[in-house]
Amino acid sequence: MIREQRSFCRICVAMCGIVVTVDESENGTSTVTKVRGDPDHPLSSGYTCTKGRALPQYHHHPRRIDDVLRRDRPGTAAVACGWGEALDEVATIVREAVRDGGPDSVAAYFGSGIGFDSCGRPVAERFLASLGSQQKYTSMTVDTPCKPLVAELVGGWSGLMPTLDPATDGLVLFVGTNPVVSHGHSNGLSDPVQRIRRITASGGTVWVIDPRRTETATLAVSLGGQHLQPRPSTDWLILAWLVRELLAAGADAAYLAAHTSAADLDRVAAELAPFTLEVVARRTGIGPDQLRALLELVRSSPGVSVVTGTGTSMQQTANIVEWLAWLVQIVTGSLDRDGGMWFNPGFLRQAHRFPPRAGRSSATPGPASRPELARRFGEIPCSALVSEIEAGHITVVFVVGGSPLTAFPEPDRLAAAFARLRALVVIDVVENETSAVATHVLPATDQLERADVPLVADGLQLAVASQYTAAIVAPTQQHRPVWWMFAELARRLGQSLLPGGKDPEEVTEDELIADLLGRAAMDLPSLRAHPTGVVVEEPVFGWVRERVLPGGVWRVAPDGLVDQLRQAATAEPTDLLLIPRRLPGTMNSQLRGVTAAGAWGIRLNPADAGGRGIGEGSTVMVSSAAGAVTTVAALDPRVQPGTASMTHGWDDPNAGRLASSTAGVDALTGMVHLSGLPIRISLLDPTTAQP
Ligand SMILES: Nc1nc2c(c(=O)[nH]1)N[C@H]1C(S)=C(S)[C@@H](COP(=O)(O)OP(=O)(O)OC[C@H]3O[C@@H](n4cnc5c(=O)[nH]c(N)nc54)[C@H](O)[C@@H]3O)O[C@H]1N2
Ligand SMILES: Nc1nc2c(c(=O)[nH]1)N[C@H]1C(S)=C(S)[C@@H](COP(=O)(O)OP(=O)(O)OC[C@H]3O[C@@H](n4cnc5c(=O)[nH]c(N)nc54)[C@H](O)[C@@H]3O)O[C@H]1N2
Ligand code: SF4
Ligand SMILES: [Mo]
Repeated sequence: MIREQRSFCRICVAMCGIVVTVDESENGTSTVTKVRGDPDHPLSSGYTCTKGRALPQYHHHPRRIDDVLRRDRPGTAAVACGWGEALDEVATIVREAVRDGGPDSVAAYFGSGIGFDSCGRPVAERFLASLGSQQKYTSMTVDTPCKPLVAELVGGWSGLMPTLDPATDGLVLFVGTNPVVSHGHSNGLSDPVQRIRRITASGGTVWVIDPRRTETATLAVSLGGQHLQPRPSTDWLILAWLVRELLAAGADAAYLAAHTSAADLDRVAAELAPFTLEVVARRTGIGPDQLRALLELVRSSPGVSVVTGTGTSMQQTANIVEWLAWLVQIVTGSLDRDGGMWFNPGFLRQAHRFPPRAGRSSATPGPASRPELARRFGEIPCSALVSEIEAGHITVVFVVGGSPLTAFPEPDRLAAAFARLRALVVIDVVENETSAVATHVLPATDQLERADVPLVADGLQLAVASQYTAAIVAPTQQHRPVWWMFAELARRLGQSLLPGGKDPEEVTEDELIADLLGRAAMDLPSLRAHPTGVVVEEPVFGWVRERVLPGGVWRVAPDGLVDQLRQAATAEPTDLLLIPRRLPGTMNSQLRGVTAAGAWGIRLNPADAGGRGIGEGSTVMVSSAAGAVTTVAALDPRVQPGTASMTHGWDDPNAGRLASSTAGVDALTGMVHLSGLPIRISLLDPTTAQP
């Protein structure tokens, strides 16, 4: 029997509505055969991308983890065992680790795969907290810690994430983000091409700042916008110059008088004084006329939105780019209002109704092996994980929905550290490089086998919205929910992590979801019964200024950021810089082998290739101060001379080998330097080039 069921895709933050086709055979097996876009979904209107449509193949992945596995030592073969045996053993190891080294001996890394598991992630977090461990790591600190940092320093609360207003008729500036491929960084953009078209159709203008002629840049230009191609990591200069000029003429004086301090504004103006048009044009490589045109557009637009992404969050000047992006919006009176960037309070979080206590710093001292890396937002930067293991402070690691050996710097060093652990417990859906060396591999239910509401995406959508999905198929093989695994471990350690102190078998996934909806203006039965399946509330403008900002003012000149601005001003330009790129068919390491990933390898401008004797298809060695990889070169005039663009999420080549856990790590956030990384490229095998 064939049946269809509505759901939503939980691969990326766009949260597209989908319709899943399942073939139920007479012997009781269910085969997921197709995923298509849900035309009735009010936010995604039938759109899906290659990755979402590949969910059936992901669900039936040839390397799906079906058994509970354990191995005595890394490098030895894994053997299947029962759930009871594995959980007893892991609980015993955790108890002994805490007894011998204290609660911080146990660490957890939560990757992008668990961020969408609305029951699993909170219970996993509660498990770590129940032990008293502070050793929490998440993929946020190898992605974008500049965003919560700037939110905390300027807005008083790290949870403030600027959100594009899809109805804007102003200027939208995409800086270091390529939503046509990525579907957004901290703003989920389903159907990005149509969304961007709609913005220009309703009077808005879209410009892109990116060293590469991206798909988004090409689209923007076709719609009358422009593409500025600066040297990598020089974006801050463009934004600094805009703020400097706007403070001189074109600022929203009433907004500034109400929401900033005059002394702070004077300080900003003084710090930005050196960044004249001439200086900025020379250092960025952008012509003065293009810069002037941008300034005129900013001055004349009814609202300005600066949407940033990993191209800015992974560079060494990440924090100041993000800060200056906020300043452009504050100075033009565009922040926290319609037509500019507003703040999605979240359907679950309802931050406008339950405002946080703002104005406190979340920074606490860093871990013993890296005391200079403050613990912020309740987590330790991923760059400290390897040294914490090497120092013997951590002896047990849970990797939940993550792939550290393809996502972190120095994968070889990290693998050696993992080999020293008492236990490396990997909880995942599909085998990856880390599960291959784990002592315990626990098979999780995938998104089609569980009920969910949007979790990480709650406040990252362009609307205050939510939707419920039931499981599409029952879990098969040994797949179990992540919340169940941690609740079972906790039970063995004498704790309950579930509502009302219940045992795991007394709880349903729906009860856990109902608990998450505690603050929402709607309970689970009403959400489930909603006629369209998706609840969309009105956007909320102005709540941050009214209810969150300490004293009602943006702190526009925080000391730490001013210091970093001064440091950036003296940085020397370098020769060839590596910039990251995402592939249409994969999500980091996920979906490799399932979809046609897109062209990988390293892409560089023909001018840079020619001088090095590199041709299309040449095998090249790419090296940085941290390490080297071998890969295939592609010549691409869309990549700016002086830059080379490479993807991550692969074991060969593993872009992490070019990054360092120490050199270049950001002093305020611990973020690894991944974009604008100085590299060298040399021809390895001259016979490999295609004529
Ligand atoms: N298909 C697909 N979608 C994905 C992912 C994936 O792997 N594949 N990953 C998901 C994840 S985890 C994330 S975090 C998001 C990321 O989403 P985005 O941030 O939109 O990521 P990218 O598409 O890599 O875009 C980054 C852009 O920054 C540019 N860039 C590099 N250096 C600089 C610089 O110095 N200045 C400027 N202005 N630009 C620069 C790059 O050329 C690139 O075009 O995407 C998500 N969506
Ligand atoms: N050099 C370099 N390094 C980078 C980046 C870069 O651009 N360049 N990008 C960085 C960024 S933005 C990010 S977000 C990180 C990504 O870092 P990670 O999140 O650690 O990496 P992913 O490859 O996305 O791994 C996600 C894992 O979750 C699993 N998974 C998927 N669905 C589920 C599920 O429902 N349940 C469970 N339990 N598991 C599931 C997948 O099988 C996969 O193994 O990498 C970062 N590292
Ligand atoms: S854009 Fe994201 S949410 Fe939408 S189908 Fe693709 S992967 Fe899924
Ligand atoms: Mo990410």
